[in-house]
Amino acid sequence: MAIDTATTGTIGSALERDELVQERRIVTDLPGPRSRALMERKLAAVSSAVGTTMPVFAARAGGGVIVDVDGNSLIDLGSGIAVTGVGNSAPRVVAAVQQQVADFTHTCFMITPYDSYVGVAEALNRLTPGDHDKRSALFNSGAEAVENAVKIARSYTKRQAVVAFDHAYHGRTNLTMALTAKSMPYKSGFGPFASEIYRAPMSYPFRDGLSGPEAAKRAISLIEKQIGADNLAAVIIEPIQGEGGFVVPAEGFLPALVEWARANGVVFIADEVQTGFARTGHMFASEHEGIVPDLVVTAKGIAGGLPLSAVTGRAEIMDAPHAGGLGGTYGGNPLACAAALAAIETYEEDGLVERARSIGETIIARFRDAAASDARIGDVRGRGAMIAIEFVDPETGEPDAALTGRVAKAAHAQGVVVLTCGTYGNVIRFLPPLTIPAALLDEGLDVVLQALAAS
Ligand code: PLZ
Repeated sequence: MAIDTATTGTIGSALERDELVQERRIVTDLPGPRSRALMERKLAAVSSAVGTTMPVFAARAGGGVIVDVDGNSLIDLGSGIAVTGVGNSAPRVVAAVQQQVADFTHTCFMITPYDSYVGVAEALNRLTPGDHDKRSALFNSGAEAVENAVKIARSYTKRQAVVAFDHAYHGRTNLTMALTAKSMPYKSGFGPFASEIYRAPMSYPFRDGLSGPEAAKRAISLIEKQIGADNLAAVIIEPIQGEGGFVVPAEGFLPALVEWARANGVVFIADEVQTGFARTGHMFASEHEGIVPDLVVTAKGIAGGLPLSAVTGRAEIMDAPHAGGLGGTYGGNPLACAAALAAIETYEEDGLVERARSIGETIIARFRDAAASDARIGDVRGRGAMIAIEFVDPETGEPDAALTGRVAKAAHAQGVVVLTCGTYGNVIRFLPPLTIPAALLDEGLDVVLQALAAS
């Protein structure tokens, strides 16, 4: 097979490779000449609607670094949006996928099943909150799993309405666009949206100042008045919001919602697509407040970078749809399942839940310290290796998206991959791989703090 090494750098078999040096190393301008050439090809070949955070093309990645096609080594504080919690090309994942790709690549689980799919379902049933009888079904993307969770909840309750929250993000497909709160860039011009979706106010302690129970009361009262519990199939919520700005609801908000849902026969769906798999310092973020969702949606961190997602939940709810009602050609693809089993083993065997906690402590300490002398840092929040900094105008408290953009851009120019988020675009979020060496994390944070000081 011909490989274009002129633009991709040296490519050899994964087996021949040395371990990636865990360092930040800038050897060209960023982006370098090979990335610039590839960016030109991208512009000519790829829809301009598919964005680029950093115009730097990846050649290899692992541990806490992404090496680009020009030989620059970047510190990864984004994990490809919270996916590579076990690191890129994690050794167990590579070995499992190599074995599986040689054995068979696809049969379709609905045609002739294979054991790794069952193994992933068993692992999810064991790991998700609650010790009740559970079942799982596997899909490809987070959005697809969210859609299926809604289908399952509607089938079980024989009701139609679904409540999502302010600042929510659940995907880009038609139903999940309707569930997602933010118009630009996710929804604008893409309607009409799915019907029977309603929005309730979120608990956003930094901005609403409400206690958890107060915020829950506000949301429940709106739901009861505007929809009526009898019409409501499901409430769906991210236990810590992701794209919406790493909003951690005030303590007591989630338990009050779960209690209300249970009392009213409403299926409580936790979208743990971004928060799942050790990311927040628990295997699932629902555990921080001890809530037990009826359905848990997972994706991203589940399979070390291979596309896989799942819905896991109470057996009687999961079994409600008719036989053949759930599925898809690729759902639970064997390569993705092999990767998931290896990734889950890695989270558990390598102590990555604990590692997420210590990453969080480091990031929070650095930014709380900086906030003491920089009033533009309005809030430092999050859990585990899912931490956000919300930037504001010190005088007015208004969101400062321009500052946020400048800080991210300056960090990118210094070889640190950071992502922004938030309804108001004023949040920098940290989602490092849980395998990032401590010294590299510190260096990445130094760069971001210097970028802030200079912005
Ligand atoms: N639910 C909570 O965070 C994906 C989207 C990035 P898919 N978040 C990153 C972008 O701009 O598209 C996400 C999420 C939560 C659902 C999803 C959707 O997961 O795998 O992207 O479909």
